[in-house]
Amino acid sequence: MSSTPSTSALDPEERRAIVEAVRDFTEARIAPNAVAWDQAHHFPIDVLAEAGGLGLGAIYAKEDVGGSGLGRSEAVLIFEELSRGDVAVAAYISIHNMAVWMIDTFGTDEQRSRWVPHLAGMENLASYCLTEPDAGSDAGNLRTTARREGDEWVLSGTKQFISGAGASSVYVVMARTGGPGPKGISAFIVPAESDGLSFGAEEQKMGWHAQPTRQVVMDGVRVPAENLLGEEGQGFSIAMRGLNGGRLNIAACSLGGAQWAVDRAAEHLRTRQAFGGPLTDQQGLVFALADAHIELQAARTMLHDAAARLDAGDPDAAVVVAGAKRFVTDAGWKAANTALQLHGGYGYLAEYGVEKVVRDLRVHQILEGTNEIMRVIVGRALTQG
Ligand code: FAD
Ligand code: 2MC
Repeated sequence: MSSTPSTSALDPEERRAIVEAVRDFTEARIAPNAVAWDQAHHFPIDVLAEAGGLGLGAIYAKEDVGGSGLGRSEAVLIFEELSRGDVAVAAYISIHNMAVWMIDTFGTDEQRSRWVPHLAGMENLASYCLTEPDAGSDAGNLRTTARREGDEWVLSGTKQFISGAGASSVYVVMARTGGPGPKGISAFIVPAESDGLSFGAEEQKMGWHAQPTRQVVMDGVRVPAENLLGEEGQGFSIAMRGLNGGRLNIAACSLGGAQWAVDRAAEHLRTRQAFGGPLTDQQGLVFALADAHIELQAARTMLHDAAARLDAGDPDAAVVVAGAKRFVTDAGWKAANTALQLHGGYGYLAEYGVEKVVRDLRVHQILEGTNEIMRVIVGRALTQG
C-alpha cells in the first residue's frame, strides 16, 4: 500500500502559527455555538464557508487550485484544535477534505481546476460515498453500478450513512464498472443537480447532530464520461487512500474532543467542593484524571508518528494509520467518558458540553473503518508477511 508524499515541509514556527490561527477561529466561531448546534441539529454551513476562507477546505490539496498545500502532520494538529470546539463540525470538515484531496490527487488538470477551487473555499461542500446498505466493512463488495453509454456513465444504487448528503454540491461516488471485488470499482464525481439523484431522510443519530447523515440514492444518474476520477478499476484504491488521511483526522478529532473534556474535568475537580474541600483532595479522582491525560498523550504521539509516516510515503503507512485510528479513537472515547464521570451529575447535563463529546466520539470507533476492521488490517500485515 503506498501513499503520496506530502508537499509540505514547515518549520515549527510556521506550524505553531497555523495552530494558533485555527485555535482563534475555533474559540471565536465554533466553540460558543457547539451545544446549541447539537441541540438544534444545525449544520453551520456559514461557519464552514468561513473555515474555507481560512484555507481549511482543501488542507492538503495543491496551491495552484486553491489548496493550502499542507501535509497530514499539519492536518492532525488542525483537526485536534477544531474538535476542541465541536467534534461533529470538525469531523465533517475532515470528510470534505478527504473528497477534495481525492479529486486533487487523482483528477485531471481539467477536473482539478473545475471542482477544487469552490470546494477549497467551502462555498461548495463535498461528500464521500462508499458505504452501502449491504456493504459497509466489506466495501470491496459494493453493488452500485456505473454503466458506460456513449459519452456518459449511468449510475444506479444506494449509498448509506453519507455525511453531508443533501447539503453537499459534489458527491465522490465509488461504483462498480467491472467484475466482482475491489478491482471492479471506479470513482466518479457526481454533481448534486444531476437528474435521478435523491436523498433519504436525515438519520436520527446518537451524536454528530451538527452534520446531516442521509442515504444517497442514484436512479439512472447520468454524468459525462469526463467525471470518471482516475482510471477505470482504480476506484477502490482511490477510496482507501483517501481514507488513510481521513482515519488520521478522525482520530485527531477524538483527541481534541477528549482533551477538551479532560481539561474541563480538571477545572471541575478544582472548583467543586465536597466533604470539606475541593474534589482535588480525593486522590482517586486525580489519578483517574491523570491516567486519562497520560493516555491521550500516548495517543497523540502515536497519531503524530502515523501522520509523519503517511507524509513521508512510508510503504507501511496504511497499516500504521489503521493502528493509530484504533488506539486513538478508543483512548479518546474512554478519556471523555472518564471526564463525564468526574463531573458527576453535571457531566450528564447538556449545557456542560461533556455528554455531547462522549456521544460524538462514540461513532469514531465505528466509521471510517470500524475498530475491528483496523485490527483486521494490522492483523493481516502481521500474519501475511
Ligand atoms: P458492518 O460492516 O455490517 O459491521 C457490523 C459489525 O461487524 C461491526 O462491529 C464490524 O466491526 C464487525 N465486522 C464486520 N466485518 C468484520 C470482520 N471481517 N472482522 C471482524 N469484525 C467485522 N460511509 C461513507 O461511505 N461515507 C460517509 O460519509 C459515512 N459517514 C458516516 C456517518 C455516520 C454517522 C455513520 C454511523 C456511518 C458513516 N459511514 C459513512 C459508514 C461507516 O463507514 C460504516 O457504518 C462502517 O464502515 C461500518 O459498516 P456497517 O455499518 O455496514 O457495519
Ligand atoms: N491504503 C491503500 N491501499 C489500500 C488500503 C489502504 N488503506 N486498503 C486496501 N488497499 C488496497 C490493497 O492494497 C489492495 O490493492 P492491490 O489489489 O493492488 O493489492 C486493494 O486495495 C484491495 O484490498 P484488499 O485485498 O485488502 O481488500 P478487501 O476486500 O479484503 O478489504 C478492507 C480490505 C477490509 C481493509 C477494506 O474493505 C476496508 O477498509 N473496509 C472498511 C471500509 C471503510 O473504511 N469504510 C469507511 C467509509 S467512509 C466513512 O465512514 C466516513 C465517515 C466518511
